[in-house]
Amino acid sequence: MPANLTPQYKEAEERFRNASTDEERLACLEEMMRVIPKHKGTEKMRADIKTRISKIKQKLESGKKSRGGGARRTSYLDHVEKHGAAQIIILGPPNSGKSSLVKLVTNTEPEIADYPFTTRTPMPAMMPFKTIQFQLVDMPPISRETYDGWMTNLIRNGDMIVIVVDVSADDLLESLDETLEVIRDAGIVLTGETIPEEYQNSVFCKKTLILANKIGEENAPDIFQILQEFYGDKFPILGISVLRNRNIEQFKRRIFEMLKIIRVYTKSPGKEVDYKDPIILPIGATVEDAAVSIHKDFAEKLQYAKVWGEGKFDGQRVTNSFQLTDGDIIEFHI
Ligand SMILES: Nc1nc2c(ncn2[C@@H]2O[C@H](COP(=O)(O)OP(=O)(O)O)[C@@H](O)[C@H]2O)c(=O)[nH]1
Ligand SMILES: [Mg+2]
Repeated sequence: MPANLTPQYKEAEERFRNASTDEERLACLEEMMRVIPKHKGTEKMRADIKTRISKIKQKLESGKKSRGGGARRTSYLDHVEKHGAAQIIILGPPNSGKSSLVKLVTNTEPEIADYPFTTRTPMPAMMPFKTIQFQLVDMPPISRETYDGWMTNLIRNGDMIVIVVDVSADDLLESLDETLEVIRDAGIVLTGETIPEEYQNSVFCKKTLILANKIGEENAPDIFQILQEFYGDKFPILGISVLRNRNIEQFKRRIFEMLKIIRVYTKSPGKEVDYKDPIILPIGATVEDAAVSIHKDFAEKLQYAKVWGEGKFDGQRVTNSFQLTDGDIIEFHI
């Protein structure tokens, strides 16, 4: 079987041959591992690279003990500054359509190709939804070979996880199992819509939505059913097709629902409502919470507020403990 090596891989290999230190060699090998096409034809090569990686690591480790540790090459990757209403980390096995999805729902141009490991660094992009925006972070594929410590920090910092799988691939369960295992081994618990009591506010537990991408392909209905049987009671699963533009709006809505947030618009007395930049609050939040989110002092000075919205009298005067709902308009009086 031909290996069909990509230019990126050949480049990494060239750098490896020219490397002069073990650190450099390790970095190149890791790069080679990340970019090498992952199919039967490269199986032996991948095994070989893996062996070299562990040998060099061993060598460096034993050197480190006598000389003291070195800086980590990938540390700059482990944080993406948050923007918008929430940060959603997009994970999954190679080639499932993560980057295609991000491209479709945001206005960016991530690299997409029909060979794996096209995405190598976290790529943030904004997804508009109604009057707000979510930040999606496209990620390199999650597999045992490619997982790196910086990914753990990034996942911990995210507000929610979306796992994209290819529901037309026969090895879906295998690759999803591996993705989940790798994340679990990194100490992160993935749950469905509801975070268990013991994990409330923990960075180690993340709500997760599974997107079964590529519905409409030949094998998809059968594999979707198998996916449902194995994981349906653990995670919400939504079938989508990026290529056929199916269920994409549902996807956005599910994100909003799972985050359990509301949008509250503010207005100043006698002025128009600001519909562009709502306050984002958890479901159940009160007038006081809304005031605090603007400014701590603001809440202390607050006399009363007026609220417009569904099920309220227009401009109804309310107290600090009044519970707000999605789409409410609030006018603070201080
Ligand atoms: N049939 C089909 N192919 C898709 C769909 N979405 C993405 N692809 C293809 O799957 C391949 C991998 O896509 P990419 O977004 O790079 O996957 P990633 O590795 O998960 O980021 C590309 O050839 C895409 O064109 C889909 O809904 N249906
Ligand atoms: Mg990608």
